[in-house]
Amino acid sequence: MRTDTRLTISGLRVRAVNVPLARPLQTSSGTLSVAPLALIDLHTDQGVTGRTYLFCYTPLALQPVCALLRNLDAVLQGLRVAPLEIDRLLQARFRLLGAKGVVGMALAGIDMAAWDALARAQGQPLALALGADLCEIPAYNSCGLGLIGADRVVAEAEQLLAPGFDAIKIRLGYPDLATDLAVVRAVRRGVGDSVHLMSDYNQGLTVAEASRRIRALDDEGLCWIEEPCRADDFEGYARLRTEATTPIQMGENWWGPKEMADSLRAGASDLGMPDAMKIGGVSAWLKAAALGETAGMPLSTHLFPEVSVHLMAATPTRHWLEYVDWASPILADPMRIRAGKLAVPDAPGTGIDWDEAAVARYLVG
Ligand code: SMN
Ligand code: MG
Repeated sequence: MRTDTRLTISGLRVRAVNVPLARPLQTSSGTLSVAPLALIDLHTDQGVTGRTYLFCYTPLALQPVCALLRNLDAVLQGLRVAPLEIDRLLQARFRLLGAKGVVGMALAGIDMAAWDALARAQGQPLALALGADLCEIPAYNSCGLGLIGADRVVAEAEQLLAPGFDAIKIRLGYPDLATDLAVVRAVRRGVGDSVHLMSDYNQGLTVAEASRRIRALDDEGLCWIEEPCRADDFEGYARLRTEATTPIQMGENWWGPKEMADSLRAGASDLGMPDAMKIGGVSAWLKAAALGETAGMPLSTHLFPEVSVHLMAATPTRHWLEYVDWASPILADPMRIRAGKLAVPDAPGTGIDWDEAAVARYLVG
C-alpha cells in the first residue's frame, strides 16, 4: 500500500516570546539579555505541523517579524508544502522590496517550518529526509564569555566546559588590545592547552585596528578570529587574512548564498559559518553547503543548534556546531550534549516541539 505523504498548507500560527537568557551576553556590538523569538507553527490539511523559531536579535524587531509572518498566512494557505517552490514564489513576491532583513527572516522561517513538516510527514529526522545520516557533530559552547573582564573569564570558562565541552568561544573587542590579550591568556592558563578556543569581535574594529590586534593575537593558539570588522567589507577581510596565520572566520551575516558566493570570491575568510536563518533556511543552507564544498571551506553553524545539527549532517565540509541554549527554556525536548558533541536527534523533523507552559510564561504577542 502506498502512503501519500503530500502536504498542503492550511495556515500559520505565529507567536512572539522574549525568553530571558540564563547568562546575559555582552558583545562589542551590544548586550543581549533576552532571546526575542518568533515561534512558527505551519499547519497542514493532513494534520502534520512543521515548527521553527526565528531569533530576532532585539525585541524591537520581534513584532515586525511576527506581523509580516501573519500577513503571509493568506499567501501560503492552500499551497503544497514544497519549500523550493514556495521560495521561488515568495522571492518573486518580494522582488521589488528585496528579500533581506525582516523579509529574509520571515522567508527563512517558512522554509524551515516547511522542511520540518516534510520530514515529520515521513516520520524521519530532518537529517535523514535530506539524505544525510544520524551522526554526532562536534560543538563548542557559546553560551557565555561575553565582555566580562579578565578577572571573571576563567570561572565562567570552567562553567561552560562543565557539561563535557572541549571548546568555547571568547568575545573580544575590549577597549584596548592589552585587555583582549589578558582575557585570552587568562582563559588559556585556566583551562589548559587541550581546550579549543574560538574568538569573536562581533564586527567591533576598524580594519586598521583589526590588523594590529590580529597580529598581536597570532601566537595565542586561537581556532579562529571571527568578524573582526564590518561583516560586509569583504575587501578589508581579504587584506586582514594575509596578515596573520590564525584563521579568519565569518558568515553569520551572509544574507543568502549569493552573498556567501561574493565573500568566497573576494577571499574574505578562511572559514565560514552561515546562519540558518540569514542564509535563508534549509533550502538555502544546502546551496551554501555546496558552495563550501566547491571552495574546500570548513563550515560551522551560527545559533539555531536544533535545526543546524541536521544541516551539519548534510554538510560535506562540516566543522563546528555553535551551541547556545537560548531557546531551550521553551522547548519540550531541549538538545542534550554528550561528551562535547551534539547528536542529531532521533525524533521526526527537527525535533522542535514547544513547552506550552513556558511559551505562555514568555508570550508577548
Ligand atoms: C552572537 C550572535 C548573536 C547574538 C550575540 C552574539 C555572536 C556569535 O556573533 O557568533 O555567537
Ligand atoms: Mg559571531
